[in-house]
Amino acid sequence: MKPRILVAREVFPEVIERLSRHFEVDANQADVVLGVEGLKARLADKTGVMTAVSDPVTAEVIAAAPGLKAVCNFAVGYNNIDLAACTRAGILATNTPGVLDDTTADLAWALLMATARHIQTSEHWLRAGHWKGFRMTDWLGSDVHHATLGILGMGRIGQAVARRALGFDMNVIYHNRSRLPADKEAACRATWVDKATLLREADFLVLLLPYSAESHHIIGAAELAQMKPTAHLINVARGGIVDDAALVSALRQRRLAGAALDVFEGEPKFDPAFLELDNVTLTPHIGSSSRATRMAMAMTAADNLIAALSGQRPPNLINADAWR
Ligand code: 8YV
Repeated sequence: MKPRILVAREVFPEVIERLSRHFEVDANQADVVLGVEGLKARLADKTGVMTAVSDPVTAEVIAAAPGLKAVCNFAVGYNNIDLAACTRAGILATNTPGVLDDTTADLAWALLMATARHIQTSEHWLRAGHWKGFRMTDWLGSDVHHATLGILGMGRIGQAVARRALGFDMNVIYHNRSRLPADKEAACRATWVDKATLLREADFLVLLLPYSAESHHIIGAAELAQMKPTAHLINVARGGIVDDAALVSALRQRRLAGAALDVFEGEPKFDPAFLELDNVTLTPHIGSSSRATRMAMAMTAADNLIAALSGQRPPNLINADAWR
């Protein structure tokens, strides 16, 4: 008998087809968000699960799934998974690093350009019929070229964002707990600085950190106060890294020129105050959302699931202790 797995959110039919060759698949193609209770009910008889960031794989869910051997996240971030609980239960957990780096870096740039040049707000204004002709002072934006790009969190996506800055003749600075090796720094012409310098000097600050207890509200009122009033903040990483209430207040008081956010604290809910501000650009967590990339992510998660449930070490194992 084939092992039974759950695909917790809708995925492309090609992925279900592939998984069906190996498993008996319970596919949530109706895309109902299952939550803790739904996952507990659907995982009681499963050996593996493919999850998205909207699926909370908590200790309670794990306790309700005695046969579970693998949790394969359809994302690079895995703050939806209680990793320690997985490891204690001997469950292998995996993510999808690498395949979404360029697509997410592209979105960071789209948001950077949008906030710098008022793309969203000027388009809304035009659509609303306000454009009556040329005015010298309409929609004066911030120059991207020759500005200082600051990156907080310099993993693969941070480096991909930095490399794209070369074409804009930007000065690139970054802060990361560990400094990149010299060849990688050279490849993206980025200079390591301490966090205070990064906050003080960046014209555009892009956040690319994973969410954890340590990175919770790493950008709060105190950090925002250290930034230039002409600076823009771009978050394509995770909600909760930024204290959204503090950001609303800084944007409202024009202590910051603008922000562009793809992720929010408690998403899909977000602070409604953002909607009243004309200096913030908002997108609904679409960092990895190109067809090719979402397909690659889903196939990577499938590869991990197939390996894990056939006794092989999955390529993107994130809790090596569970393997040991
Ligand atoms: C995912 C993401 O598409 O990979 C991540 O960590 O944030 C996104 O790229 C989304 O979270 C769906 O799981």
